[in-house]
Amino acid sequence: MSRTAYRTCPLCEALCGLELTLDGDRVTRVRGDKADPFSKGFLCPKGATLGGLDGDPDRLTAPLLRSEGSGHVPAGWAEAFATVERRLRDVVRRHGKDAVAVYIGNPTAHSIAGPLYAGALVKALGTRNFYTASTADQMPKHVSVGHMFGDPGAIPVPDLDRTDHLLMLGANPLESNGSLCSAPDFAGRLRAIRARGGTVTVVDPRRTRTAALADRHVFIRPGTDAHLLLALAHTLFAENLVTLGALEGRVRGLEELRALVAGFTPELVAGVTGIRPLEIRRMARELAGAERAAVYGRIGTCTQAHGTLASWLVDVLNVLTGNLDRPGGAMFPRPAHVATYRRKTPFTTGRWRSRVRGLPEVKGELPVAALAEEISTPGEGQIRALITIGGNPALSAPGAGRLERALTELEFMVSVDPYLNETTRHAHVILPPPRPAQTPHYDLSLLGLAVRNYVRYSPPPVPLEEGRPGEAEILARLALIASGAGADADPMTLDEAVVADTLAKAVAAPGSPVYGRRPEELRKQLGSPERGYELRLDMMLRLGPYGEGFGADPNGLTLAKLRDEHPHGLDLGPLEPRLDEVLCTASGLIELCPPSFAADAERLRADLGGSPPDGLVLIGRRHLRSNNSWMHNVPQLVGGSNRCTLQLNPSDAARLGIGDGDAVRVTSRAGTIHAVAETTDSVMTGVVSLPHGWGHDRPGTRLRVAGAHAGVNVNEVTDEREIDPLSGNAVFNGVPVTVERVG
Ligand SMILES: Nc1nc2c(c(=O)[nH]1)N[C@H]1C(S)=C(S)[C@@H](COP(=O)(O)OP(=O)(O)OC[C@H]3O[C@@H](n4cnc5c(=O)[nH]c(N)nc54)[C@H](O)[C@@H]3O)O[C@H]1N2
Ligand SMILES: Nc1nc2c(c(=O)[nH]1)N[C@H]1C(S)=C(S)[C@@H](COP(=O)(O)OP(=O)(O)OC[C@H]3O[C@@H](n4cnc5c(=O)[nH]c(N)nc54)[C@H](O)[C@@H]3O)O[C@H]1N2
Ligand code: SF4
Ligand SMILES: [Mo]
Repeated sequence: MSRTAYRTCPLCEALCGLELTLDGDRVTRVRGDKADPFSKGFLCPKGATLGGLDGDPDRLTAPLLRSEGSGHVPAGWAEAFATVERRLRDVVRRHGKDAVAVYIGNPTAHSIAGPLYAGALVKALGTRNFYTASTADQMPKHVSVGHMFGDPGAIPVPDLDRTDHLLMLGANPLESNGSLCSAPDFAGRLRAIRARGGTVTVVDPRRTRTAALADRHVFIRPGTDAHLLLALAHTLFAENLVTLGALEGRVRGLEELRALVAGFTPELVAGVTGIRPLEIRRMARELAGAERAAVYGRIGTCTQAHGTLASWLVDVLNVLTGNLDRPGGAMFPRPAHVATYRRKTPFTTGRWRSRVRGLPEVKGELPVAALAEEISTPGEGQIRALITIGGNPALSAPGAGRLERALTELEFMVSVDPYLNETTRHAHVILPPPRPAQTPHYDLSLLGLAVRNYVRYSPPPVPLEEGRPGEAEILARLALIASGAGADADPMTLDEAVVADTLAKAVAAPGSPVYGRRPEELRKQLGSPERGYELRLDMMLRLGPYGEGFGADPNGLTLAKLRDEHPHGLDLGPLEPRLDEVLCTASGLIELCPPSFAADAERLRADLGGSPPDGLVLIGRRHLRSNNSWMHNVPQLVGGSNRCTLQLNPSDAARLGIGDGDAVRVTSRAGTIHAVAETTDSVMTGVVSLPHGWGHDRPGTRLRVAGAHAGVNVNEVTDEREIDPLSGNAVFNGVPVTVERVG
């Protein structure tokens, strides 16, 4: 008997609604959910093969314990949690709280469990050694908006559906499906801009599929976006094109900015960026001339030496052209689960520093680029135990060769992960979360980045087996272990504590829909949902901007209403201006020229007037049928030709005596890897490109399909010593390398 169930795709940021056909407990077909008001039936090849991922025979179904000699062996949940409790307690007793580190990876941002419970775990551990994939990704954006708007979460997204001009840097949504900008069918939305007479410009060292779709593609030397953006700002000032519009009187630092950009003329940045002055002026004029325009930068602008500056300048341009917070410009989404009455304290960084290199904390995190040295360097505060949650830093972290060696030095490691892979093979305990068909979905992290206000909740299509915890419960139990409550404590106690705390704050907050009421009375209205995450989501939705406010607005949202009346999701309308709700700087104004950014911009001056350095630099790339390191075990996605090739321009290849298909050796300061060359004029001269997430040839893993398509790990040549200083973010783009033919 087959049946149909609906859920959001958890694989990338596009939030596509899926229609699953289930035969018993197995997913037999996946289609786009045509009734989803946001994705309208769109899905990509990865979503279409969710069934293959869901039913992957290599997926772990029970905890694994590592035993000397016999590798990883299955164990019961009680034994696994008891082992974690005993071993963690032992490490803390002997070495203190900071000896236990946590690393959280990308899939955790797509789950309910991660955003609701990981913070409680880190807090209960009381460790300063908290790392996430954010410092290999978007941390520069958090730092830039944190200083500009006061809130590191206030990331404006391009209003794709209404803009007339989109300037995109370092993003390739035709492969990635979009990032820090959730927009199912991103490609269709880009085509629509052109169809309504608008224009799209792409700035990228490669002529990508996205670039091919745009009106114009401009090659840029990797790592020089900040130079380009300063020259664009320069041109706006020089040609009197600055028009703040509704932002007039709401910004601070305009004159400081004008003075800063004065020295960055198009002529002076042309050499370093590889972009002609004429082209730069044209880009600035088009941006200023468009009725409604948005500048959007993504990972190419973040994972580079000037990541924070580039991220900042993207929004500087949005402000200078009056496009921030207006329809068709760059806007702040309004997620249904985030209360707007909460007063936020202005963003700061550096409340503590990493032990070895003294790198500043950002958002409570230390840079993943520092993880290996914090494990390997002896002394007080050294990391002795590691908890990984949905992360594969052995492949994904910069300088991963060094990190892999460091993982072998740990006294204890526990991983919450469905696979025995390059990272988790080092774990003493692996706690596998259930498959997607058994997992609920609500995009706590991503709904605040969507190009329409939209909300969807998907309960798990298939119930869990008796005695098997969901991921929320796994993380809650780890948090309770860390807090000293023990492996047997009821996970619901954690949720009840959070709810009590949130309600107490809500009733005390003027402007909240429940101001002045009694928390106990509100708690009663939430009833007794079976799962702790449902209790919390219900509370968050009720207190949120579309919520029923515990009776304040009977037509407002509750979890039950969302789940039962809107199983395909609910459209909450186009984005609306909401700067007043968002802005929380100490000055109450947009900080256009934060002093630390202006100081860091001095680093750029040294390059001015020069020509680009000789020698090759390495960048990454993504492929539609891949997803970081962990979807190479799905046969339907890895078939066909080798995708882990080193792309280089034919002119560089000729100079180096390298032919298409030749074996090459790639060497950087951090290490050496071997790859197969692919010559293509889609990469600019002086640039080579290799994707990340490969290198599945390690012993002791259980990834039978991926093992047969191993590829090489590019992060053995990226360099953990190179970081963006303001955010601590990894530098994956613009890594100096030499390339030689071998054999
Ligand atoms: N299919 C697929 N989708 C994914 C992922 C995946 O692995 N595969 N990963 C997901 C994740 S974790 C993320 S963060 C997002 C990322 O989403 P995107 O940011 O769209 O990622 P990419 O496709 O890597 O596009 C980055 C582009 O930046 C270019 N670039 C490199 N260096 C520079 C530079 O210095 N300046 C400029 N201007 N451009 C540069 C690259 O050539 C590349 O085309 O994708 C997500 N979606
Ligand atoms: N050179 C280079 N390196 C990069 C990048 C790059 O562009 N170039 N991109 C960087 C970026 S943007 C990112 S986000 C990072 C990603 O870095 P990571 O998050 O460390 O790596 P992933 O490959 O996403 O690994 C995801 C892990 O989560 C597990 N997993 C899958 N589903 C679930 C689940 O439901 N629950 C749990 N608990 N685990 C699950 C997988 O088995 C896998 O072990 O990589 C970064 N590394
Ligand atoms: S675009 Fe992303 S969310 Fe949509 S089906 Fe593909 S992987 Fe899933
Ligand atoms: Mo990412």
